[in-house]
Amino acid sequence: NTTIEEKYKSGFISIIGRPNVGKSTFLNQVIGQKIAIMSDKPQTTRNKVQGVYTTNQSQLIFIDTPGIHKPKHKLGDFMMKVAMNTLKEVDLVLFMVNVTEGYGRGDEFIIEKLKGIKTPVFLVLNKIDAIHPDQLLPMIEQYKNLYDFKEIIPISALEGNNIDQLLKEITEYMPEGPQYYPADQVTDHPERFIISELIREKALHLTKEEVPHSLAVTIDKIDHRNNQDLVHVMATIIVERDSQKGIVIGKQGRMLKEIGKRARVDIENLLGTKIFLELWVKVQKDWRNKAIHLRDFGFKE
Ligand code: GDP
Ligand code: MG
Ligand code: K
Repeated sequence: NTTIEEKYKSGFISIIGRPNVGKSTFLNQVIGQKIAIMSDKPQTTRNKVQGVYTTNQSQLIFIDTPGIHKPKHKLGDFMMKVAMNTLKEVDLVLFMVNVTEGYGRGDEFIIEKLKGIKTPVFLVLNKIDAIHPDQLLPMIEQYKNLYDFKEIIPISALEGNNIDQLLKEITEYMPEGPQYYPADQVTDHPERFIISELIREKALHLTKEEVPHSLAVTIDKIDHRNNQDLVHVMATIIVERDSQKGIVIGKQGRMLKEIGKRARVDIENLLGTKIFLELWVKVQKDWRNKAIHLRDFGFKE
């Protein structure tokens, strides 16, 4: 009798799909910790956020890729470039769609892009909790005709259905490789970026449609020095217009206070310590179209 010695597998997986299909929800479900930012607004995730899933046999490193869509402005252009380069470098692409929405031009655009890469692609049909099972089969048939997906897997990222099966299939496609990250590490992003995303998430949620995506957050200071028990975080919310500044600050500063209150809870959880959060609001016109500013906000090409 011979013992089959299984080799350790590891690899990089890029998650793509139209905004709001559930990419961040999936990542958070897998990692079990709030590291990618979830929102019901599109384009919440503008940067790569890696989630690392480690078992005794494998390590899966997920990349929450910014949405691939027809660029409308400079930032969109930039995001596309980053996303396409990522797709070529990873071991597997998960193309996620929302089964409650029909196949649309956004999907068509992505599938065209996928035809230009050699990386294997899975189709992940998300939000199956929200439809009748009968609706699934015709959808699978339709997608099968559009692209040669290696696997087609229906899931509910929200409720956790079929996630195990998907993880198993993903592992099949991973090459032999090392354990890149320590087993207890779930993200390699600096806390600075996560903190700015947490603040941005609260601001987007609370201001509803009034302040669209023209919102960025910079972290100006994280000061651990003065007091071990209280960390001073200073951040600036950057908007494009004076009117938006007014909305973000709110009547007698109430909106800004609420943004800060909610962000503080999440940041304290993240850092495991009490914080003093100092929030500022600044107008910087048309920041999305100025490549030079993109660098200031931490985007690099
Ligand atoms: P992303 O833009 O692709 O990262 O999408 P998000 O993860 O931010 O999710 C967008 C919205 O869809 C949120 O309101 C989620 O709660 C919701 N959502 C995500 N996955 C599911 C799912 O499996 N079922 C249902 N019903 N809603 C989901
Ligand atoms: Mg997201
Ligand atoms: K989103």
